[in-house]
Amino acid sequence: TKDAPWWTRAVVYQVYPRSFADSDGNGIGDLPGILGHLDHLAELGADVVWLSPIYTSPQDDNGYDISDYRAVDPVFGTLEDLDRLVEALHERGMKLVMDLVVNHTSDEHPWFVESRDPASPKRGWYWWRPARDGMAAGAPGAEPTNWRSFFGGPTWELDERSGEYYLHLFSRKQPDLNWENPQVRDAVYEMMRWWLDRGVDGFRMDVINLISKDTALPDGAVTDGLFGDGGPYYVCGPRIHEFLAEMHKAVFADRPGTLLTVGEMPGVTVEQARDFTDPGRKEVDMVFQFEHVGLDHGPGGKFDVRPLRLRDLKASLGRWQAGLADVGWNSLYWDNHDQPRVVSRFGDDGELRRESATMLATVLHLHRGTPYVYQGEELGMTNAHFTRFDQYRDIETLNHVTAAKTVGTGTDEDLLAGIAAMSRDNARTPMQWDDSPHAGFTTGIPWIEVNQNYREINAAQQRADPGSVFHYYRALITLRHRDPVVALGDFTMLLPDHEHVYAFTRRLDGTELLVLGNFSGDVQDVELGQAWPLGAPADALVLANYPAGDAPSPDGRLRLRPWEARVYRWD
Ligand code: ISL
Repeated sequence: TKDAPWWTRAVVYQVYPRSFADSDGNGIGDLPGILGHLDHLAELGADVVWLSPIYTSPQDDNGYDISDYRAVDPVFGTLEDLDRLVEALHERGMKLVMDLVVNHTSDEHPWFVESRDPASPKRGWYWWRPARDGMAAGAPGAEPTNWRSFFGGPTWELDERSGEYYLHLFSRKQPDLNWENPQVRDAVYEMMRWWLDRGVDGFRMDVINLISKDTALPDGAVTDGLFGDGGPYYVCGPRIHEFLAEMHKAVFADRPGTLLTVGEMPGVTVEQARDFTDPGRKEVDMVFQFEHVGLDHGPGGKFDVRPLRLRDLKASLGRWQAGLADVGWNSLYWDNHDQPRVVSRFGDDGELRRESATMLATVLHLHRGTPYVYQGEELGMTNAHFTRFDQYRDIETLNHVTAAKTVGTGTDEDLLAGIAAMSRDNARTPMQWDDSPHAGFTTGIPWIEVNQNYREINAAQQRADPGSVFHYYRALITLRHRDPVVALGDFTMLLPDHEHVYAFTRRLDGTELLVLGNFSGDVQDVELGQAWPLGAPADALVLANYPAGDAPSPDGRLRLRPWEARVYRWD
């Protein structure tokens, strides 16, 4: 266990800079704002900060559209601020992981601006294609493929200058780089080395499993009459492993083993993730997979939300635990800047908010893998509960609303209900620091409304309250830091068919952890049977989100209170 990489014991905290803390009153969070709140992160026990993009950007997708990879956008501060942040984190024993967005650039990046000229040497840095055979450029359906973009509409945009189209899997302001071109790859690797030389500790790689496309660019199977699914031709495409191995060699191979790489990989399977994270293959340390955050999507997509069935969640996460048990490593997350708040999504954000937020944290953090905490999750922050369209800012949400209104099916009420449940803006309302106006996030007008519940839910109040969600997260993180069974123990799922209780054990060198979580607002009875050993010590309860209740009976019967979580440990 001494040989295990450091990140098996680490907890990563994600900062979405736009919504974290605003130091200059322009309503947008910034780097000095983060510098002013490092105590919060240190007290929580975070080991690593993953910083969402702060690079120069037109902000079409809140910074995931980069126009200069080596500069800080003035809305976030300066390069010196970034250097100061790295230094300040290192002084406290924390690391900084940057967001690496290299599947695409902004259309305002100089590479793309040059590339618009068909005679430019940069033409081949992006995916330029003429209209479909026999069709006029710009005619309906003349796009080179029928693929639907992640943010709605076609993945191709016509450029008047050459009469050709460019590929964009995301917004039209996010043209896809052509990774087939070795110059593109070299330019990216050089930029990555530049950041590592500056002292940053690794990268979270945005949609990195989409960088290799099938160069034949075939049409996708048509799903809704208009567009096809291009996924089979770019999700984990033909050269993806080659590119990641090459990147590893060019960027990480000669550096110390103190860095962290995590690849964000929508659509990745367990089998593929094993290969991506197999240390012997030298690709990435871990990946973000999406299976468990798709279980409540209906046939109509993410905004067509349906209730989570706990058995599905257990089956999914259990398969990932088993699949990466001997080779590879899991990332563990409920929330990030693209997902609704977990306490609203899978818990209860009303009366039993504290209980459900802490139960969800317990179950997640005690799986085998590296846990990620998204800003505000450690306070049990809730969905935005917006009730009007004009409160939303996110491009994906706004495009969805426009498209739905154009088609004209469904009522405004249904549409508002869908986005209230699933919009990415749920995660993007400002961090709730205290009960002063705008939750202490800004002295100006915040770029997106502060959640109205900030007087009840805020960091100042929770840091002062030992019974808070914040202090429970601290306890969980401390447990991971101190106890090797949390980082490295084998995982065994219990009660896979129970509809409301999540239960599993972790085992390492004769130490055992038993984790129980009630995913419901009702009392639940469970029968642990053999999983509860005869003679388990009375002091075996090491963490719980209720005052100690009745211990399990000798034959392993146990009653859990609404959203109760318990962790037992014995040697
Ligand atoms: O949030 C999503 C839609 O529900 C996902 O499909 C998301 O777009 C996908 O996970 C990729 O996310 C990443 O790349 C996007 C950016 O908008 C997201 O914020 C980022 O996390 C494009 O760079």
